[in-house]
Amino acid sequence: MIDTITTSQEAIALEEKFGAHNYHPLPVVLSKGEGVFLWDVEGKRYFDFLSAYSAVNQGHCHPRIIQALIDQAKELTLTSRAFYNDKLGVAEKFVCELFGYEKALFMNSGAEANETAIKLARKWGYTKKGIPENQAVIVAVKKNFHGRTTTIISASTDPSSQKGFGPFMPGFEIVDYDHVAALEKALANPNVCGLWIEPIQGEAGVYVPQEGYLKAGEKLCKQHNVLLMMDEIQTGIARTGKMLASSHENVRPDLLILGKALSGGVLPISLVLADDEIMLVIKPGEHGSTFGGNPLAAAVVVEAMRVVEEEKLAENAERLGKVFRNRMTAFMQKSTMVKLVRGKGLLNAIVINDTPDSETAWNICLKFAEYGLLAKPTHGNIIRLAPPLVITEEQIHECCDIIEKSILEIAK
Ligand code: IF1
Repeated sequence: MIDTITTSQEAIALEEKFGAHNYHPLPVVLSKGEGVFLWDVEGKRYFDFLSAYSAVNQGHCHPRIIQALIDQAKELTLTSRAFYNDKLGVAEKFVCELFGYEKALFMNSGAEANETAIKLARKWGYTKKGIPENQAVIVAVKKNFHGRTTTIISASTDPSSQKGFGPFMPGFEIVDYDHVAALEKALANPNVCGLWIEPIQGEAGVYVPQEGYLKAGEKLCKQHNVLLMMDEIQTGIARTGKMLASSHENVRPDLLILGKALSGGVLPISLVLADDEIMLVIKPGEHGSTFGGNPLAAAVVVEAMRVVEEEKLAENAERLGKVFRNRMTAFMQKSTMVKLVRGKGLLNAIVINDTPDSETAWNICLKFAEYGLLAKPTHGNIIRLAPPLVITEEQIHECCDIIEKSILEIAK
């Protein structure tokens, strides 16, 4: 057994001393989770309003997903893709049917799935669209977040992602998000193979584009023979009130990129879905991963997706998201501290009425924690509020009470 830690102080000190300092966490040390709840090492209970950035949509330690993990862990965990295993094909068929695609490619992290989509789009560009070798361009948008690899950050516009990590990968063109005219112009370049986009920008602060933007993007992609590469790593798997956020506008991406809640937070599992004419441009030996598509992940992903369907988590997110935004909109009349509430389903954010570099949002989150709710600011004055989708209406109201009480206290 790993050594047991009994105080928050001890755990924080260890991470400070022995861990890289690539994060600035809230000073809370968690040791247990169940459904919408987390407990710290001192035994204090919190509502989780981050859900590991939407990886635990099904709630912490969902008993069915944990059971699937344990059952499979006793049989077989990893073989590599040098051999077949008896679970991968079952999972591939399951996700293809669930999301409506012909082929699936499993990886581990979200960043890896995006890297996979980039490789697919480029190779498709050379072999199908006829783009001259090494000339392919992928159009991305400002304030995107797709992960942390050196290629992915090459398309970032966030200095904290990029600064000091160059040189960068060429082949990206960055345009304004939520701006159809910018897409029209960029996609007309015959060397463009893909449009790489989040249906709602998570890291940017839950920025929901105007209705019709994604549909216009899809149409322009068709018109210019460009692949629509949709990063639904954060928005997918029921978070926004539908299985996919793209479905709100009836958009069907050519490359669908998923991660996070595919496993309910149990394992890093990511996935790219596409039809044959795209997926089969990659030949044996050209792409892969030691752990991608392992039998443990295959068993977990199927059970995690069944939980989403059978517990009707998309419907719950749709319904309770409205309850949540109604409460927050009403609260805005009472407190000028909340400038804006936005989001879809249970992916929401409140914008705090202060300068982006102020400590206000951070202090509000500390106050939330004091009253038993965990959330984290993004980009200074925006607080993302995204509970597990198994939350009940009664709990949403209880959490809105905590949020309102905390903000009123900080405003004083
Ligand atoms: C961290 C943010 C959220 C993502 C989208 C790909 C990835 C992510 C749309 C990469 C990951 C995570 C990473 C996490 C923080 C978190 C995050 F604030 F950084 F942007 F959720 F909003 N596409 N997002 O949101 O997936 O490789 O991490 O599995 O600590 O960096 P990954």
